[in-house]
Amino acid sequence: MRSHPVKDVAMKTLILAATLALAAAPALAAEHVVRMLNSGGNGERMVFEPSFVQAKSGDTVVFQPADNGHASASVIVPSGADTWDAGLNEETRVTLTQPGVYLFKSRPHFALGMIGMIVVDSPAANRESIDGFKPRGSLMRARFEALKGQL
Ligand SMILES: [Cu+2]
Repeated sequence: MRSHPVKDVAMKTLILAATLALAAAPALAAEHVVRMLNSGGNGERMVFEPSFVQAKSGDTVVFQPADNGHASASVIVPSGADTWDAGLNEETRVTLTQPGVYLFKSRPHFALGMIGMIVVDSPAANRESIDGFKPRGSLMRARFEALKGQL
């Protein structure tokens, strides 16, 4: 069978276009569940589990009130990112649109050091605002330093 040069080129172009389209398709955004607990797996009181999340742009973090009495709120977010301030016992979904570090707290237990951290892509965008955060009290300081150590 004689091949038809114009059709061959058209077919090759179509295959190339389809391959490129597949390669360019964004990976499915992930969902990260963070539970709000009175007592964590390590025996610590008033914790987010996990307290450190590595995410990608477009991912969503879901704060689940596994125990009563917690309320998730942002403390530091990268510039251009939405802040959040959830009600007590409210499940909250936060879609992460901006790269950088997000520091969050449970509003009623901030003083007890109930904090957590999300890194979207890389911490570079606002690393200095995290370094400038001044934790209050020994509990918050210990947890903050442990979170920062994971950056
Ligand atoms: Cu709490």
